[in-house]
Amino acid sequence: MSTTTTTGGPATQAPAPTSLYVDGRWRAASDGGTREIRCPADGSLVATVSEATDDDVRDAIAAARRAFDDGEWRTWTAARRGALLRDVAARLRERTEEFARAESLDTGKRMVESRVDMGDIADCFEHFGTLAPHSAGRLVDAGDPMVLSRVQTEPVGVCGLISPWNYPLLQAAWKIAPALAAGCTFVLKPSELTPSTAILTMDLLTECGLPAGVANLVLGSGVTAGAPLAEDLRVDLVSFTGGLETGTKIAASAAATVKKVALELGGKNPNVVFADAAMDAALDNALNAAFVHSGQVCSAGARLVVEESIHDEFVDELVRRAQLIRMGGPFDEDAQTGPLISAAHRDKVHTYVRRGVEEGAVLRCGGEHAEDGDLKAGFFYPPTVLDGVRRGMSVVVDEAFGPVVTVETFTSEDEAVAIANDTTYGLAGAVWTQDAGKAQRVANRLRHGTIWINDFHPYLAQAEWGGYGRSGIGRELGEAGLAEYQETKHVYQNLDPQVTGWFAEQEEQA
Ligand code: TXE
Repeated sequence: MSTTTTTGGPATQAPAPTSLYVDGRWRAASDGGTREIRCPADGSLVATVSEATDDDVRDAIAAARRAFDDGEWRTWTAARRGALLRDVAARLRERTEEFARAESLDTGKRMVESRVDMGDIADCFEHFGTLAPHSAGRLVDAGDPMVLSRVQTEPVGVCGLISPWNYPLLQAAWKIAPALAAGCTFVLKPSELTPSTAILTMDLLTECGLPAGVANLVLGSGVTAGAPLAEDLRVDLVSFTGGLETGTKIAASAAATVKKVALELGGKNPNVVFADAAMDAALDNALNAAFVHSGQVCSAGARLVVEESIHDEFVDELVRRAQLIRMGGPFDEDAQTGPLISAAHRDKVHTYVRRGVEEGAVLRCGGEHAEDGDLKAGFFYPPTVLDGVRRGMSVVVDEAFGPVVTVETFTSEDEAVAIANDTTYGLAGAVWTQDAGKAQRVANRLRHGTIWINDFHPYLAQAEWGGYGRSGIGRELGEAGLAEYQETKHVYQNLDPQVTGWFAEQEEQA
């Protein structure tokens, strides 16, 4: 495979990039099309990659279909598939630096964060590798000793996997690993902004012995390379992580072709802090919740919901600490957070902040593009705190997906729950209190797919991840994350067939 890379080397005649992976072979786009990948921290050229055409996507789907219907993959036992996934995990751990570097160049995120992501990705492959052989199905008691009734699991088939740019390989791995564990084949379409680790992963899977055609990679825009995956009748399931607007279109295409669909569409996640919380930890985690990866996290704690009696003290300190957060590029050892993914995305975040202020929010810090020194070359936006917001403001309702936290207050447990549930999303939320009973009461009433008590952000490969409401459909990770990629079939065998007599022959009427 080749991408054309210009960073760090003398200028040479660049060969055409061959970064589409179809039927076990690297190839260029059928029309020779390419796209430049640039680092959002400084605009430097990271690579030039192939840009798939409709025909390339159709070829990839056909390859995945053949590999599923007729290839040797269907003869692999679940135990063998599981062993392959665990091998992927081990090799990925050995190559953490290489993968993390590629991820950081594409996203602009700090190396330290990318290394953590690679560890999480290895854990994900390990989890599904371990789960694979233990999901064969179950025997059912039919109430008749001469009936053998079993429910067995089978792969759904060909999967279209569409992933975003904020955690490029992590989000893709949450789909690739269970798809392979289940015995499916797939076509992966990563974000057009961040394809590098997906490219590396195709080679890794091949090195681990995955048969040709099982894993296919198409690169390119959502409309050209992504939409056909949702529209094509040969694709049995589409799994998408990204924005609500795109998710809605994918769900419509999936409905029109009656395919299975799994959607993870982000959130507007409340972080509820009671006056009896452990303050230092609550404050530190409120910063982490809102500003890690510059808020480009589907589960970001973008809504701070704080008890009124501690509002001034808590928010003053939050603002002071937010202003100290140092921005910088992937290899800046002093940086604590990185850039936004693109100029367009930064403009969108800024528009939400401006609109919030126009609607009456109090800007306590941030709120302007960061243009100092080296930051000018990238898409940096400083940690921003909007106090005094009201429910219904667009910055409180919509996912800004940037380093922006809004502050609301409450005076009772009921009011805290009402505010925290006042969103059409429902991905994640947190509650901070040292009263264990109150923590459980609130956690039970929150309508979100993950609830943290006295913490924010940790997730486990063994535990389901996904959203209520408009945060999506289905679950990733855990056991349900594998079930998304499985059909269940009931096989009922009568070992002692009998005449039922239901349609016993009648005497012919004279
Ligand atoms: O996402 P898109 P965008 C949210 C976040 C962000 C907003 C828009 O609020 O501001 O989404 O971001 C592919 N058919 N999240 O525009 O478009 C696209 O190429 C098929 C939340 O970057 O959803 C990419 O691979 N595919 C989120 C993927 O969809 C299409 C992570 C995601 O891009 C397509 C990212 C189409 N018609 C953004 N159009 C999360 N849940 O974590 C685009 N794509």
